[in-house]
Amino acid sequence: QNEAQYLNLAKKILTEGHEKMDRTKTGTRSLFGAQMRFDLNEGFPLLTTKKVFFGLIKSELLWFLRGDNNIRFLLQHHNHIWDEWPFKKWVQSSDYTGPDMTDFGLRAQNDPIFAAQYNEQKQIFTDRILNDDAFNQKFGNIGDVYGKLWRSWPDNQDDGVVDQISRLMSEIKNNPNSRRLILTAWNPETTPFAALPSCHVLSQFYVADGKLSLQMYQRSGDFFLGVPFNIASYSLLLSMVAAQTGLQVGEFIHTIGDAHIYSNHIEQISEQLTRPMHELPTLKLNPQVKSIFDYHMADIKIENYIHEDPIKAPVAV
Ligand code: UFP
Repeated sequence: QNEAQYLNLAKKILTEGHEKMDRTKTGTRSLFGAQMRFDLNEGFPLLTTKKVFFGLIKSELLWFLRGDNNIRFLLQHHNHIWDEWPFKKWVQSSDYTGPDMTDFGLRAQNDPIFAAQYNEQKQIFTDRILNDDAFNQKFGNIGDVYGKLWRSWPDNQDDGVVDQISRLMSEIKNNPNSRRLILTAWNPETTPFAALPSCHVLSQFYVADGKLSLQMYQRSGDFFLGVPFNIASYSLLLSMVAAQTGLQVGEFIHTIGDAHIYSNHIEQISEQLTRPMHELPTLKLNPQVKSIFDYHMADIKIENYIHEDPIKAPVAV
């Protein structure tokens, strides 16, 4: 069953993972090279052993598909998953005059007085991104993230851009046997220097027997917090592309390079491993929508999602 693959891999990382230090100084247990296969005909792979917030997954994917790299759209949808990166740019700039925010991610976890200051500054920041256009222009953009790379990859040949998604849509329709149905998000010129270099480096689509499958290579996966989101997000992308190319859904194959559990997520994931699994929910896409670029929040629904309680854990920044 689909969810069991996630839980079994979590167990394997816990028991066989290398103790490995990492960029965030949190420490991890880590395995290199892992794969899970989700047959979308068995149900939509939104984990049921904890609540996964599907609204955040939807708004983030719609944001990518817009080709947007400014967090205002996310904030308008009450989605804060990308806030830390532009916030960091602001507090490190000469425009910032508030209390010192060095290492805010780690300090906010350990020091409640600092956490209150941090939350206050974050609130000021997000209010200004939403309401102050000049400020938003200066600090709301986050460079070469997925939206930009998917929809407007810089093309030096004719000073234009490549829209990888539009190209893929027509290739899948017109040349479904192609072995070149690739979506890439690793630009060696800029990505290594980005605030958060792309985690989902490469995706490949595949058509056989009237079904569309997708394999995605993720260079680095935070197995407790990030990966459940990433599974649902790429399964949603696969389902939307299938709907717009007249294909049935096949498998989402998730390949991860460094698959890690942070030391401060071990308790949480161990708790999750004791919980019962429920039947997977069903994804409903509005059949009236005629283009991959025309989906809105209300066109994407998840039905019969029976889940255990959410489990909170600190994000490593
Ligand atoms: N991460 C994910 N999924 C994502 C995303 C980030 O798991 O979609 F954007 C995690 C992986 C890693 C951290 O723990 O964020 C990125 O750090 P690094 O660039 O050092 O791999």
